[in-house]
Amino acid sequence: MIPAALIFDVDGTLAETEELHRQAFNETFAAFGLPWFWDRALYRKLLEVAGGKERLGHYLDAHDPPAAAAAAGRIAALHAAKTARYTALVEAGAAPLRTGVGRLIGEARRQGIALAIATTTSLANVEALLRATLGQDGLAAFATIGAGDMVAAKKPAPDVYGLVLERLALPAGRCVAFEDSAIGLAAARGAGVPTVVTPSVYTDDQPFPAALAVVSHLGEPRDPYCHLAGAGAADGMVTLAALARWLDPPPDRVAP
Ligand code: XBP
Ligand code: MG
Repeated sequence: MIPAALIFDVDGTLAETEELHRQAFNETFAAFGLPWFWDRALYRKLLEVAGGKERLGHYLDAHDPPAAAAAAGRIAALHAAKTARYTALVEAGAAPLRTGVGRLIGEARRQGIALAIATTTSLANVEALLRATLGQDGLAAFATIGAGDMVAAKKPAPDVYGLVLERLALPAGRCVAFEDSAIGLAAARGAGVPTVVTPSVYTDDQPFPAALAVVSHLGEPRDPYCHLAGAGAADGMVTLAALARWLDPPPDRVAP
């Protein structure tokens, strides 16, 4: 069965954006005269909390409790400033699409397969990234974007996938999700969506037992992916035809 829709996570999946998020957070802290700095090791741990505002609140509670109470009322302002810095970086072209993403999106557009986004990042960030990488018509090719605060509970809760499925008016089993993280996989699987995982620089040490397939990236004809787990050991690219095979393996390949 060719999937009826492809639902993409954004950060780490469409592009390796988390270093830009980290840079934007750190520049914002400095601009506000705050003594906080998130290095890569700390940010790897902080990424377990989805959403920039939630991540900041978690950091303050865990690392700087006296500042947490004082900063509580400023989190929205800090986050707005961080979003402005992040979108400026993305608009300047700092976040190219990961290998194979543009190819698969192009194939889906030509075949009339619905495209959607399910992310915890802010809508402004998603729109900036899609516009910078795929152009205005690329952004318009997405049937629906579930983002940021549109749902009460962010990933690993399945809510954003529930919202996107409702808007697509499709059952979960007819769609395929693309994620890069364990919390993203939990969100997609919690909503029942078969999920291909392409681990990113910040998630390459995480386990993905519930994935349909785990591959290093989506693959290009001259740059096939490395197969890591699940379906797709004999393929080198994630294509609509490959996804159809992975979703409906021949009976002799179905586990008893
Ligand atoms: C990843 C995230 C995001 C960004 C920050 O989102 O956790 O929170 O790091 O974005 P996803 P905001 O992988 O679901 O795309 O600061 O805009 O919240
Ligand atoms: Mg992600």
